[in-house]
Amino acid sequence: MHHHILSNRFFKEAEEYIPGGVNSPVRACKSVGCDPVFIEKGEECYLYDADGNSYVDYVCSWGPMILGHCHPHVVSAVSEALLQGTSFGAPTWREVELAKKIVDLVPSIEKVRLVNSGTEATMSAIRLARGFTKRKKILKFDGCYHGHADSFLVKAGSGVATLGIPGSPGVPEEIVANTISIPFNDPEALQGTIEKEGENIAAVIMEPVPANMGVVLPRKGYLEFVRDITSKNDILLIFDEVITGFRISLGGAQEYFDISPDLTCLGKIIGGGLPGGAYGGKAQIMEEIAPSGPVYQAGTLSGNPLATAAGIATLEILERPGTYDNLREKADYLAQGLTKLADRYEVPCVNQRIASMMTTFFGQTEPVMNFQDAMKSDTKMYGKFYRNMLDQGVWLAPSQFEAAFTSLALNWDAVDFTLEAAESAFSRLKNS
Ligand code: KE4
Repeated sequence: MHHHILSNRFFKEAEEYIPGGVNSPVRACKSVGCDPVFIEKGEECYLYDADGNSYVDYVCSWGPMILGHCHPHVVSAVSEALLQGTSFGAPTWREVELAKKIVDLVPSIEKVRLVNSGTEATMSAIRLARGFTKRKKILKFDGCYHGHADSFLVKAGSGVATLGIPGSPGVPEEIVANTISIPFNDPEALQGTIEKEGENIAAVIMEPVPANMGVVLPRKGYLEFVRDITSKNDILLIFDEVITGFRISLGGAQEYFDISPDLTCLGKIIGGGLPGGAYGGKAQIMEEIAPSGPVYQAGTLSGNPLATAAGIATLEILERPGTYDNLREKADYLAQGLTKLADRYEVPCVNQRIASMMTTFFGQTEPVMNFQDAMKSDTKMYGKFYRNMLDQGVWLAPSQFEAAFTSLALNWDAVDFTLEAAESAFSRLKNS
């Protein structure tokens, strides 16, 4: 049994200075019924907390740490950059290097702008879409999360869904009025909305594989339908690949499903664990961004030498042959093991996965196809499973509505350790 004496002390102090004691709501572990554990360091696929407990890490900092922690190639690249200076506010060669890699690797991206987070990427992409099309409305999907910019806090996923925050306090209704949110995986709903509002809609923004209501897979043909109907109505299609980018394949979801969006938002992995994001797409659209065009967007630390060094080094490792087979092989073994154990202990849950990201929806017996389905999950049961796994040294997302990720550093012993812990957790759930 783990003790968390130092974590508890740090958390009490944190609550005095930081709202909720955390710098991002989902870390507060509110929905899984425990206080957050403070992490001291990470190494390969392991995290070590302030009290010396170790964990197999499946959060990977919510996606970025796809190589695992302290990968030597990333550490040396960032160390080298560090010794040359951390930020100049002037162009540097690493920004060009990272931009070139993104253009080479992400099929639809011809030009790209580097920013500091996924939120900045999506916020800028919809401003660009509105500027380019001269239209006001944005269409998103219930349960998808695109960061915390005002326009997106409408029926959003991730922490908003986890904490059950109603509506969007602090966001003027005029902003909310320009955001339409409809169910994912529902072609009729999209067709009807576009028939009614199409000429006012600047862009459809979507997670091609939503992971912020838990991992939900697009129905066969759905992404093609979205691409087709937006093209036909001069509506820009924005793929928010902050999670799926470089995660489900080297070219992201757009390569995996062979769909070409007009704009793509990236984050997480391209920062290599440092603050980094990007948005890019067709040159004709991207040229509208200042200073080449009138749509304004800026950032003091955009393209920062450390973040670009970490991003380049991360992509260099991901480009190596066999990377995505390795990631997927361990994820499949883990998912199949969890499903077998849940069946053996008669715990009602559904595991949904693609490549190296997955969610086990508790209390579910049918596939979860949209936000309404996801919200029927038994979050209390998830909380029990989460706490039990944490106690046994397995670090899962402290929310039913997030994804678990495998990293390249995950070893087979750690996967077997995880399944042994899961067996004990499932048997406890069966007998509770
Ligand atoms: P950031 O601003 O947090 O870098 O990215 C926002 C964002 C945009 N788009 C998608 C698809 C995202 O998943 C995110 C952020 N993801 C959440 C968790 N799924 C970040 C974790 C947190 O909020 O602490």
